[in-house]
Amino acid sequence: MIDFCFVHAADLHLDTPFEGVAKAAPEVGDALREASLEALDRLVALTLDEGAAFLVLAGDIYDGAERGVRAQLRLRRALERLGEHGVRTFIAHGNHDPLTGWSAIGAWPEGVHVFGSRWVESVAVEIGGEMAATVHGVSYARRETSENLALRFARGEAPGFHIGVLHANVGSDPEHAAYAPCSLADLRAARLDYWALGHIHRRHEVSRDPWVMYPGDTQGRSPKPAESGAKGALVVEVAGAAVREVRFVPTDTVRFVHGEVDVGGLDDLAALRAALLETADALRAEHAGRGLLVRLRLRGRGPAHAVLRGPRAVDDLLDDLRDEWRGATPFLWLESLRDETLSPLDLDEVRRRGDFSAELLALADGLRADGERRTALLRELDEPLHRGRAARWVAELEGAESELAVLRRAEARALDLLEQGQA
Ligand SMILES: [Mn+2]
Repeated sequence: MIDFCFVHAADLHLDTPFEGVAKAAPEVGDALREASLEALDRLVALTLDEGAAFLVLAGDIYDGAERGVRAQLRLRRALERLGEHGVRTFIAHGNHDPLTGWSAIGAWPEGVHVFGSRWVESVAVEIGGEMAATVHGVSYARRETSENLALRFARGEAPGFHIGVLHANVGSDPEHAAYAPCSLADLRAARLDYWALGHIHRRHEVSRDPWVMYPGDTQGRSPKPAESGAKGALVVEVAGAAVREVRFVPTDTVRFVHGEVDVGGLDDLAALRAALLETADALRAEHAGRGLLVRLRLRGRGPAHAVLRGPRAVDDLLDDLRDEWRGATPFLWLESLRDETLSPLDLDEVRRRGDFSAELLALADGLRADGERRTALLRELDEPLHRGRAARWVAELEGAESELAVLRRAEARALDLLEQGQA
């Protein structure tokens, strides 16, 4: 059996607009307008760099009919490039780009196979004159496809590695539209080796027996959790007609990311601003080389809460921070700043309440006064949680932080949890 690799991508949503941001920041809007198309170029480069035998696209290649022309011409060119290098492409369409209605391209470049919608087609792939794989797939005929398309797949008798290409909601994920809903058992029944799925934009592994994978979209589309973080494609290495390794490689140029700042130790507006800049800098370092759309949340209890409650306070801070990064390359656009802070607690009042929170404060007060008991407690915590959190705290202790600082943090965290429970 010949060893080979292929690339699995889905949900390219080529030429997605991002109209909301473009109004507020034209330079960010421009970058976003190109992002989905640049992701396609990176996907082609990745496929060639990896020496992949073929590329599999599992639906929602286009975002919608109204932007079809630019996207289709770009895709045609990209696949032509792959074809020139002897790399084939297999395409199954999904709910955003069903087969009927608007496709402007009649003939695709050589080596491109677009699966039909009437039945599952099975295409044999030979590598070096040897039967290496069979790629099975089906496209949506129209957007509202509620049929369980997985039931139409079957392995057949051909030797080699078997791949199923489908745009579907496996396990009926309630966060996503129930297009072509099916269960893992339905997929298993087809006895394929790898299911190249699309539809769910959050990259994840559904199963390894058989391999059932969602690569996620190739470029994030919004600040929603499923759209944030690195986006890209999967490189699947096949050896001896079995999966040897699946690797994620990012293809995005613009990234939606989330950050959080705890206002607990921040005494004034200057400290708050500095902490926000620091968080943004950390995100820039983590996602180096990418334009960032950042959503920041302010949490915790502290004096900053009162500052943030002022009229326009959060908006003014947001504008000020946006100015800070104006013109940065790659860009950093603060998409939003959310104030979820709470007012500082009156600890004396809590002590008088005689409830769990009061008991917690009494315990912390006792530990503050008794160094021996404090050290003994940390050791005791460390035993059952070896290499766990306590171990890390103790390690930190040996660094910059004092036992008392750790105690204060633990107290604040526990008190927060208790007080939230009462809210
Ligand atoms: Mn999609």
